[in-house]
Amino acid sequence: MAGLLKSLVSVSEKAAHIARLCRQEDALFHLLVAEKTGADKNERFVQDFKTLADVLIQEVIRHDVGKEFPELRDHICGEESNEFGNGLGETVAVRVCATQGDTAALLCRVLDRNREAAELLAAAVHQDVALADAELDAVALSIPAEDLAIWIDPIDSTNEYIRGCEDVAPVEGIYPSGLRSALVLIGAYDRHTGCPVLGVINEPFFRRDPLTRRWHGRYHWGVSYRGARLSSLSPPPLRPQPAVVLSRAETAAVRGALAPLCGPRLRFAAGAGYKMLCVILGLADAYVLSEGSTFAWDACAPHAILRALGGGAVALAGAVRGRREGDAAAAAGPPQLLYNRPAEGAAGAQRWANRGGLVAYAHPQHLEAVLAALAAVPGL
Ligand code: 2IP
Ligand code: CA
Ligand code: CA
Repeated sequence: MAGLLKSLVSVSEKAAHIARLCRQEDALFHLLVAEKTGADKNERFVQDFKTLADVLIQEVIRHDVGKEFPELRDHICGEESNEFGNGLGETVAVRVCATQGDTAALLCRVLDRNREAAELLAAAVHQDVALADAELDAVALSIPAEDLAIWIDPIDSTNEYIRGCEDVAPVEGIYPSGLRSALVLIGAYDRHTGCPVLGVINEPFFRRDPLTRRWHGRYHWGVSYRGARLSSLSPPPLRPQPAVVLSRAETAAVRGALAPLCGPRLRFAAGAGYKMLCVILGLADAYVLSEGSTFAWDACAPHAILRALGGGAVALAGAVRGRREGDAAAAAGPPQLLYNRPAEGAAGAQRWANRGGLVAYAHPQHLEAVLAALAAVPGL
């Protein structure tokens, strides 16, 4: 298990390195921010390069983890499909090949013969990551990998990643937008129960060196398995008045209902993963989302860390309904989000949407207060 945790942290570091590389290397950065307009639109490869960054990172994670843990190989899924159409009418399945040269050749086909970009990416894909983390090495927990499955969001908050604002000022420690909210999310859940077990969040753009202007990252992890709870972080302190973080797209009804509870402590940020990270770090006490606009791969990793810290994440609509109806089961707290059950009657990505929104929280008291405040919102 310590092996799997370390492997997920290592591959998150490689993923973060690729995410930074795409912004640091001119040959890649031009592709990342290229606006495809008019005739230019169909000339180059059909999908945007930004999708390739996402797909490639997901494939690297799948490859590296699957190689070390063959029992997981068929149970590693993510947001992206690896099928790519290039400008020449070919469909290419993006994957990590046996050698760096083969990966470069394959990427070259995807990138419409841009060899420089393909070689830069292939080198990063095949580079080993040396991890020196004594705390991680000391984790002694045994969880059979054959009971687990994995959700990957290779880059959450893609819009902020592409726009790349570097100088956003934080509000009470929370960055409302910008590169800081682009994260790599890798979550493992129990294949049989669907419960989140292990989460790694990597922040590729945590700190910028004032001299080199290069970005440096950091990572966090948490494990919650059969009563055992471990994390690289400590549980955040309980605040009497909760701060709640919302999407800027959140409804006026939800904002209004939370205002009396939070007073001036209502916050806004981009990125579903980043908002959950704010709760994990104690910058906010809860994240409320009333729409089904997040997916299993957004929530699994941060949810596992929240469980490790004594918090959790529940479906908002179900929790509010259970509370209204005086559901006996709801008295013990609404059920946690699960990750192994596709939504009935849905197709494609929607099968894995967190329908009915969610509440992520650090302390059960704050979940209760948030649900009480939202009970009067029509339509929830
Ligand atoms: C998105 C991303 C968005 C978020 C949305 C996620 O994932 O995190 O920022 O919306 O829910 O699915 P918002 O910022 O309004 O919370 P991705 O960037 O991976 O598509
Ligand atoms: Ca996402
Ligand atoms: Ca994504």
